[in-house]
Amino acid sequence: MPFENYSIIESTLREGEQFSTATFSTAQKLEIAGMLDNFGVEMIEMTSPCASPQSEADIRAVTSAGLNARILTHIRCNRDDAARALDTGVHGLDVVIGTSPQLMQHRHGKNIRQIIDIAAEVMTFIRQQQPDIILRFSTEDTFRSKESDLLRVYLAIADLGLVNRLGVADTVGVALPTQVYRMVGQIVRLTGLDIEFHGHNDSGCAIANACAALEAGATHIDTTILGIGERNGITPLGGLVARLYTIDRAYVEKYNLKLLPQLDQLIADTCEIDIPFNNYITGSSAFMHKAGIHAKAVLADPGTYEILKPEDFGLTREIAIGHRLTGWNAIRDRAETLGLALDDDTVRDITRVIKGRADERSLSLDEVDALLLEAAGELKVIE
Ligand code: HCA
Ligand code: CU
Repeated sequence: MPFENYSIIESTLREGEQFSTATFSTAQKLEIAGMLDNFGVEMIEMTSPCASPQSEADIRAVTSAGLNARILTHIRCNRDDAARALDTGVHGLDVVIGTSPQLMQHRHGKNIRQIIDIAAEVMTFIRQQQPDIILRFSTEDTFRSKESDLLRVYLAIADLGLVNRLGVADTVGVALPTQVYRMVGQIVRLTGLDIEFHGHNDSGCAIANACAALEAGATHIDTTILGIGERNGITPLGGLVARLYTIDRAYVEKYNLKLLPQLDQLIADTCEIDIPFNNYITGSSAFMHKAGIHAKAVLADPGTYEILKPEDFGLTREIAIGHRLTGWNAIRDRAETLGLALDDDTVRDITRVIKGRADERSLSLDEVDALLLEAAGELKVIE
């Protein structure tokens, strides 16, 4: 089964650092990595040691922190970067080189033959230096690359017998789930190797594409907390969890789901952004029910309108009741929560009052409570 044996490569400390407002201190990196480790991600990818002296020191700090997660760093496909990365003591190297016409022309100027040669040289060098290191080779901008070029490169690298994984990257967020499914399926069949998918979200398909990759046999998915990354980022950790949970909760049970709200909040605070209101699981409206018809059904059985259980994430559902779409079942539930014994006629009367007033302006919960308390004879004065 495609979803039973997958791993998350959490790249908040690499792709995430490329987000506009992200600059993590060593202490913050240790905190983020520690929380991700408690959550249970299998691998944590960190910025290349070649980026800056602090980046190099931070890899050493996180690698020495005794986490269960394997620590990886992400490097360009050249011997100098590889030598420097090997020296940090990481458990794995993620090596990448661009194969699209755009990147071949403007990034490194190499043709496909040269790409294969340099990749073979670098992979061989890394394996010789550290026979046990986890080694991944990836093509950047996979989905704008010529298919025959790509297959040549992947087959040549697979034939070396040196890498543990091949990576597929939707660098500009252009791929459709059907394309990802086809491409990943093809590489799995041709090489038999583990496949990693890295997908940007420019056109809103990052989660669907990650799911399609898994369906086609991918074994590793790259995520970041809140989806931060270059531009508008990549597959969000929480979004991937939501996607897989709704297929079968068993697929995400290996993770400590109750840590998700803390992870999202940590990154929001660190990057000085808000968690989007419509964020998967942790957005302020993710478990908010409003219309009277919905409220009635959810009060009877949350499963009527909830595919994710908020309590699995340490969260609670909310029922908004002070608005014109409210219904008397929701108002009665509120009265019961307040311990008030009101007959149905009274509750219906109060519901009418709320709807009438809410045509002007929605009522706060305190204002609804005041009406209920007043009707129950427990007068409460609201200024
Ligand atoms: C980058 C590009 C990358 C690499 C992905 C990968 C992309 O910022 O270096 O190595 O799997 O989106 O192509 O993030
Ligand atoms: Cu990326």
